[in-house]
Amino acid sequence: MATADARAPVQTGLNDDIGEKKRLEMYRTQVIIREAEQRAYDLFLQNLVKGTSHLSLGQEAVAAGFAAAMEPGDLSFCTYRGHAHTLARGVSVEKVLGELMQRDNGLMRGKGGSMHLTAVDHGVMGSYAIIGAHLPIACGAAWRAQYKGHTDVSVCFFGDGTTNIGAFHEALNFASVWKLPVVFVCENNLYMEYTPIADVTAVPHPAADRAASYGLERIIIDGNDADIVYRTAKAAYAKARAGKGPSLIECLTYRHSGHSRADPAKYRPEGELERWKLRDPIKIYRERLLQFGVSERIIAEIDAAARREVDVATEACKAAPPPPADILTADVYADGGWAWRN
Ligand SMILES: Cc1ncc(C[n+]2csc(CCOP(=O)(O)OP(=O)(O)O)c2C)c(N)n1
Ligand SMILES: [Mg+2]
Repeated sequence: MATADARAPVQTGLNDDIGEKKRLEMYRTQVIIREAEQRAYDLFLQNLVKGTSHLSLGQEAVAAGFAAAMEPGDLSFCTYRGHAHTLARGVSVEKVLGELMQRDNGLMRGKGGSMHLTAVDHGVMGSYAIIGAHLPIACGAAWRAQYKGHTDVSVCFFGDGTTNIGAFHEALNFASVWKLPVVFVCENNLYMEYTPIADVTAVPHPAADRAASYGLERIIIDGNDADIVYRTAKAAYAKARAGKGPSLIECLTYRHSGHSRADPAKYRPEGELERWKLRDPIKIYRERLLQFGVSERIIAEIDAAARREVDVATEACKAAPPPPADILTADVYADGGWAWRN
């Protein structure tokens, strides 16, 4: 079975092209995601999170790096594993947890739940539970930008399993032929729901090994190193904005928890999780900050602030009421309501 190499050498990137401000931002984003996702799991155990939820514990560097390289008008398209990307675009922890808890203070006022996070004002153009559905939609958004002469880039996140569905191939072909400003990001965490991607895929690298079919460069990166993710994202966005078309980026990473809330992930070989935890993205990034001379005190302050933010958000969500019944008919029809139909 081909697996991503958890022991791939860390590229330290000791040059200064990223800078301290951006690095602190990326560290903070990763820690906020980690704390918020762990809290979401705790709240689920307390029966306070309704419906299913899919966590990105272990995959924080992908969300942080791609978001940190974006401009404010750029668009993110997420899967059901979308809390991390939503938080990375600056949506508050309270709005995300409130949505998971079906409260009126949630991002969709409690009506969407974990798998439908959307925040157009933050460039989060939806979370899609149907595998592959959002790749052609991201192409559509990118086509709009190209047609109108806008410079925004559409960034579409999906998993390794998504590369085996027709919509992936249709979207890649279309984006390439039309030179659309879209960046396809495959988060290769080695597993589909419970199936190792390598067991059901003809090539070892499910995204990158297909890139040539669409005239694209084969790009595989360490998705647990936010600096590498950030630099790769920057280059892909610049290419898209210059009218040079799409990119397909395969990020090697690993989810620490099961596929969704109730999955204990017993199907994983012994020791695999522990090996990947040695390359935990937050651990890597703490070391990176220290290498760049950021003090332990500043790192501890960021950690404490993130924990406080998640604690305060949790209390606000617990105190928030459920949405009123009339929310059921709001935002359902584009023409503003259903009253005229009666
Ligand atoms: C069209 C379709 N088929 C099947 C499913 C059920 N399903 C939900 S998640 C998933 C696995 C996806 O794996 P991957 O793309 O690797 O994403 P990951 O969950 O690892 O982030 C499947 C098959 C679905 N949601 N949509
Ligand atoms: Mg996967």
